[in-house]
Amino acid sequence: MTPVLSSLLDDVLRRNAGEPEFHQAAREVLGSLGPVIEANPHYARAAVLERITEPERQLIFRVPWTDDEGTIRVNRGFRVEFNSALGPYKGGLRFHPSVTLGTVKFLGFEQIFKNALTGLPIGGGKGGSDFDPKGRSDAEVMRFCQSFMTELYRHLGEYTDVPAGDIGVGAREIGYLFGQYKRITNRYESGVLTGKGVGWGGSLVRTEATGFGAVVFAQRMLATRGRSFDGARVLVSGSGNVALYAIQKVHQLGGTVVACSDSSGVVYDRDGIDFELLRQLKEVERARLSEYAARRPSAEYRANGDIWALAAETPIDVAIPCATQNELDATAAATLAGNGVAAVVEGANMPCTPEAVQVLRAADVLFAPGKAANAGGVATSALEMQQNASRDAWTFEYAEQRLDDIMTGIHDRCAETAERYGAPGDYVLGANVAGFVRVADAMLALGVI
Ligand code: NDP
Ligand code: 2IT
Repeated sequence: MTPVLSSLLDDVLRRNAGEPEFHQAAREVLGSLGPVIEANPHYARAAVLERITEPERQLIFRVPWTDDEGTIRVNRGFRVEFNSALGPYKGGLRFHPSVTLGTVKFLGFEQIFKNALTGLPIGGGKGGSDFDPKGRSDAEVMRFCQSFMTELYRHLGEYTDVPAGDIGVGAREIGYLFGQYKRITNRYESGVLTGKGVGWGGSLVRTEATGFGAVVFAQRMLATRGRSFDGARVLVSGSGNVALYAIQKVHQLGGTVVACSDSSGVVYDRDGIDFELLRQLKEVERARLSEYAARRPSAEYRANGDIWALAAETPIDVAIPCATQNELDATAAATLAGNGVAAVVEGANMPCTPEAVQVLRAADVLFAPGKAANAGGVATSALEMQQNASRDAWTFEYAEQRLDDIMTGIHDRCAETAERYGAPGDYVLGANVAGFVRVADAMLALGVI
């Protein structure tokens, strides 16, 4: 890192003490920007980096709600409105007990560059709560969502800030949130949230988009080395929204996903994961993953298992981490690289530790960073906003074609940018630089904002 960037990073770390995930994300992005800052001194003169690392607005609020026993509970709500140079703040809400301000800032910061890479008019933001939806009834989740929105609604709007889902937030939660927004504002403002049900303003393909998009990105990346998913054996961590539809798309492209996971364990299925069974269990029954093995003779469940260690047991070609941040460390990366894995593709946000990325790079394993590879979700959210604004509803085929085109565009933009800066095949540099330049140029054009 150049001395200018490293002193700026020191400042960011000092001003945001106790937020290790945000530090990690800032270090990763700034670590790529040396060549572009050097070649374009006007960015430094206009203090673009100092501005881009400081959120435009950070909201923290109390969320009181009553559980089914009548006990009053209190959680903390967050929304970090990070950058609106390219459009309204856009990014998901995460409900998970581990959520802190630092988590939301890391996700919001990543979102700025991811959204810029899509080429669509969306700024960056993220939100959430330390509420744990696991084991809660529908009625409890509804009361929590209503309380959360009762505070957050005043900061939202289809031209202002447009949340969507993330960990722990899916169509059920978006429904309760949208219902409360509609009651409070007396407006049927469809474009204020995305990930809505297809019967009431949602877009076809939004549910599938993140997982599908990550696999399309991987397909383009593998093609640069003359490889494909046809006959490939794949590990997909997680078993939530992103994981599920990554699995479905790998199977559509002729590959086989042999394992997936949740926070309690790993399922290894010798015959390949049965997508329909997994979807039924996770989306309909809201069951734990262990239930999958109970219903499928070819599968075994390993409580507390390590999904990446499977690469030492059975041949694996591609790994797609789709659970959470820092779930794939240097040891896991060494196992993957040492056993012939060709590509690691981040379906989740920042699932690989910086040390893991170094190991993969040293072993010449193709690596796709989340802000490029998982951008299909937010891109399709922008397509949902487009349909809402024009009171239209596209077919599945048309929406999927748009998603494919966007993912191919992101892949090519990252690859070309890396090449132009003398680092061919470095998708981390490509994504960070291409995303940064689009946001930075807009910020400069808009004055001192
Ligand atoms: P879901 O809540 O649908 O699924 C999350 C999955 O990851 C579950 O299997 C969950 O297991 C596992 N998981 C979550 N937290 C942990 C943890 N701390 N340790 C181990 N496993 C964990 O979320 P999504 O699929 O929507 O999100 C997954 C990742 O993808 C996140 O990083 C998210 O930010 C990212 N992402 C999501 C997008 C979207 O459109 N939904 C778009 C782009 C990125 P368990 O059930 O046991 O908790
Ligand atoms: O991390 C992400 O890109 C998301 N959770 C999706 C955000 C969105 O607004 O669709």
